[in-house]
Amino acid sequence: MKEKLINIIKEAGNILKEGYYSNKDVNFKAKKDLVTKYDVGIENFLKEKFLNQFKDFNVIAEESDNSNIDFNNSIIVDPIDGTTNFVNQVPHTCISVGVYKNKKPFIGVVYNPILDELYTAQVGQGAYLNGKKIEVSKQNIFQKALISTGFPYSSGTCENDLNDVVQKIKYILPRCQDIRRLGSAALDLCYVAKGTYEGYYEMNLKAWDVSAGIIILNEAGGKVTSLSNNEYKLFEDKYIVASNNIIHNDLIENLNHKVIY
Ligand code: LIP
Repeated sequence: MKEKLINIIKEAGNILKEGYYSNKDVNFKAKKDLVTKYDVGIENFLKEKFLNQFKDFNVIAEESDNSNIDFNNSIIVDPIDGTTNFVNQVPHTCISVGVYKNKKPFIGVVYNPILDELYTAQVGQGAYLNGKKIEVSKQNIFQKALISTGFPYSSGTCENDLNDVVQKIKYILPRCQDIRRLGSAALDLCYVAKGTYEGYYEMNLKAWDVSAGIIILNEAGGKVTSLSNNEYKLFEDKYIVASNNIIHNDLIENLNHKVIY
């Protein structure tokens, strides 16, 4: 199944690449949440191929109405993760596809056709970037850890979320090496998997943002949990916390630190 998936995703990558260098019709799902004809076009392309090739699976996808689809044997699709980057020609953008059997992780594929980076993993078989095995960083000192994060699409009215973002950055920034915000959760997880970042956290993500990245990171030796350090649950947890495993407890502790003003 993995090879077939990869071939289909690579074909879809050509559509993403064509769109990246073209004029796009940008629409707004919400005040800050963009969608283009390419998100919809890639999603339709992938859905048709997947439903045709993999009859035992349903497809849960970002731009679709998923209300009647049960998460079980599911292919979870983000046609363009990092849509704001895609629209603005920031090359941190990708197609993300996570395959789950009986709700359990099976195969993850994240493809950035702009930088030609193909991240793949199947449970029990390791994680790969363009066919080469990848592993998490061995850094064990939190002060030297490069941490990535993302900001929720919350509008100005979502005070609690925004305060939480600022508080966490204020506490963590002086205690780690530095913080990055590149705008694609799927790729951020892959960057922890290949050892570029030691850790990553974000709130309010959707299952399609992380379904593939968490499989790739786990297979590269990393760890993915909720903010309370329990196993991360797709569709349920507000926060995702990911790391090279070694600094995980430090990251959790720092994220949970209450700042009193
Ligand atoms: C985006 C993420 C990004 C995050 C945004 C959003 P989209 O996905 O990957 O990192 O900060 O909240 O969810 O909308 O571009 O597929």
